[in-house]
Amino acid sequence: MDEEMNWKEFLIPYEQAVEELKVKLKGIRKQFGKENLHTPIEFVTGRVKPVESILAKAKLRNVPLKHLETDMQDIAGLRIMCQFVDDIHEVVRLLRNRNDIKIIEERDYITNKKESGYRSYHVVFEYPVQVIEGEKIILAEVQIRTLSMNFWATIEHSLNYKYQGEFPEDIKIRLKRAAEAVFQLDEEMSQIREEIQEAQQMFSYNQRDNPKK
Ligand code: 0O2
Repeated sequence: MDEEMNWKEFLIPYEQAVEELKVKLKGIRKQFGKENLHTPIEFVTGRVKPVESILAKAKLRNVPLKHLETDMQDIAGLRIMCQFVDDIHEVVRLLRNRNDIKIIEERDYITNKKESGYRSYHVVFEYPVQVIEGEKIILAEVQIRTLSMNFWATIEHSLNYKYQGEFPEDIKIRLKRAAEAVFQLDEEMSQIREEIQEAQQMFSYNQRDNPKK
């Protein structure tokens, strides 16, 4: 592939993969809903990386365009937002058990947050797409995060765009403080959740052991 590459054609399998994966991941949410269970998935988004972003990242990382298929893992990108940090681990378990994807890498930026303060769990996998010529295996990345981690990442990403990665020092500090607040919020919500679940369990034991006549 050279600079004259046909982007429209190149991106077709990625577009198909994103559409298919959105349906599949939203399907998980629906299944939990039907069983009246807490769903670990709040909502799902997906996008194909815009050509300008592919070119900018390729330039930054010295990736020759002919190596994009193997060296750029997030041309097809999905995001799964969860209510609680525990849900993230549940989603990762669900992904590991699927046989329509082959996980090749996991990056845990929840345990090891990035220098910026960014937290999220990334799973990179191979996904087979059926194209006219047959099967094409593409790479895709799913980022799994809580709603509040997503709030932080979205704001940071748009500021990053504005400052081209060169944040003024005070903004950098504020973003780190905000990331810490997000961490505290997630912790607090998890504890509240545990207490609610304990109360619900006690309620159902009482109902079972002392049914109303
Ligand atoms: P976009 O616009 O989201 O597509 P690395 O070498 O670690 O910097 P790598 O190897 O590509 O990067 O993988 P990584 O870090 O697992 O995934 C990169 C993607 O994660 C980014 O894609 C972002 O979506 C997200 N991400 C990583 N770090 C940050 C961060 O500090 N802030 C925010 N807001 N997002 C982050 P792109 O291609 O950078 O951008």
